[in-house]
Amino acid sequence: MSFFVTTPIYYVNDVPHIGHAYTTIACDIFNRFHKLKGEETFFLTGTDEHGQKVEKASLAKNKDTQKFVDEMSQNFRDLIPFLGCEIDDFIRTTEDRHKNATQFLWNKLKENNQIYLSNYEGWYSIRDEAFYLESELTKKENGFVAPSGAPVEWVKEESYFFKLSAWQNKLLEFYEQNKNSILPKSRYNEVLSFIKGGLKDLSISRTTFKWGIKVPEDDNHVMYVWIDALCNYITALSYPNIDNSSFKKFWPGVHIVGKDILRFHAVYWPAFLLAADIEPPKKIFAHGWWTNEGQKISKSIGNVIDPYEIVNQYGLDQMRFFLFREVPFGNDGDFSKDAIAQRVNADLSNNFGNLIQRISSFIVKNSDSKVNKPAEFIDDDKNLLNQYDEALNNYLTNMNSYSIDKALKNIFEFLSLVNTFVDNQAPWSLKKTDPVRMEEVLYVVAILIIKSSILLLPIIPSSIKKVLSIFSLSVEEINLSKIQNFLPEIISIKKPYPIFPRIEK
Ligand code: ME8
Repeated sequence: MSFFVTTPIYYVNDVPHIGHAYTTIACDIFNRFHKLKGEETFFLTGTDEHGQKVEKASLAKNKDTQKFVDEMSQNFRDLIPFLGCEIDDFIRTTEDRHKNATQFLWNKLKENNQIYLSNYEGWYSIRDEAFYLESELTKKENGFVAPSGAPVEWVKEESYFFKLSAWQNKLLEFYEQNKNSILPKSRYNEVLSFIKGGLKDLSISRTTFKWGIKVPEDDNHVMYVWIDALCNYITALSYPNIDNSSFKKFWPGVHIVGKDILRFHAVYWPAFLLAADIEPPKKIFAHGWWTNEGQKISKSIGNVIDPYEIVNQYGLDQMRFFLFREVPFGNDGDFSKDAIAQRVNADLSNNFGNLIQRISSFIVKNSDSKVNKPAEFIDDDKNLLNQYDEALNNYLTNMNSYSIDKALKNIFEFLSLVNTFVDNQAPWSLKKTDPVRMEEVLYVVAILIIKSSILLLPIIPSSIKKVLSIFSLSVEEINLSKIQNFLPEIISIKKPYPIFPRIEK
């Protein structure tokens, strides 16, 4: 089995914010989860560097555009390790490998009679890099605005068109047969009704500026930034060399995108691919948007959330955990300082952190820093171990269906049961009355902390490495296929320390 996951490639007109961090961490979580299942994985991200929006941003800064994109792209590259993400490739659309792949795709579409030259006259939004029908716009005092709130302008120019209208029925057929290929379900329905509403041919080149990939054999045109951008997903798999191992192994992939760019991924991209004789993506997951303390995040309001600030203030895994535990993946979410403090304190510090701390220190003080596997488990122990198996199954089902919040809920509800087990078994009282039973209880709790930790590895990897090292284990020793039957003969504790300090408000 193999797994290919991608973030959108980010526009380099501005610095990265929490929205970019959110999508990138989501992909990192799924990538780590599939790795933990023993699959061969490929995690791609990168930057979208052409088009009018980026060119405008460089001009506003009075910078050479290539220099500008070099610098801005680096900000996105630097953010990845800071977020604890491990990628396999970082693609930039200004690289030669990408220009070659995109021009090849263009030629292939032309060869397949999918492109024709005509004139475009209509609305365009530079901020969204999107064409709009007048019926989609809202009239405001200063003119029309796009559904996103972005201003639009009237453009009239010669343009190459892609025969999108010819793909309406083929796309509907594909989605009828692949009902889970767009998630959540509500987004699938949205895409289907958009396609059923009728597809118009798509303008795929521009003549009024030069910052883009040249249309082959026509120097007056550069490609529309979205055909250029979408192609990144196959450039990175060495397209057009489709017989090479990475394309064969990893395509079709899973695209994680924000809800704002679903149409590009679920309508235009599969149509381009089908028209070029390539399989459409395996899955497109559209996640929701974050607001800040109830307000839409925007530069003009000045409430953009800087991921560096959040990590420095609350901790990396604390932020990763909050973003994916607090809000169902797919829904919109609101970022607030109270909410992050409350979530981290309740789940990580109290539920999980205290359990680790009290059991590991107790073993150090009262059981010579180690516990042996009991010869047999009594019913109370077996019950709890069975409950873990149930939580594991639910976790796997939920992670496989992209419900990270539910998967996390499964683990934390189980950890509450473990805490209750400790309270009921009261190993501190057993110390004098029944030391053998005390050690059994400690073993059961320690092994369940380890087993639960493994499930949290994709979400909070660096903390889990610390937890495992307290139990003298390393990540390499355990994976999801071994986890159910993992019962080492002895568990030793290395010096315990608090891993999830409380956030003081
Ligand atoms: O659209 N909440 O790039 P982009 C959650 N270059 N996610 C958010 C967010 C928010 N408030 N704001 C942004 C582009 N995002 C194109 C993509 S792909 C072939 C080309 C996330 O820099 C979300 O994933 O505008 C959104 O889809 C992405 O940032 C858009 O980044």
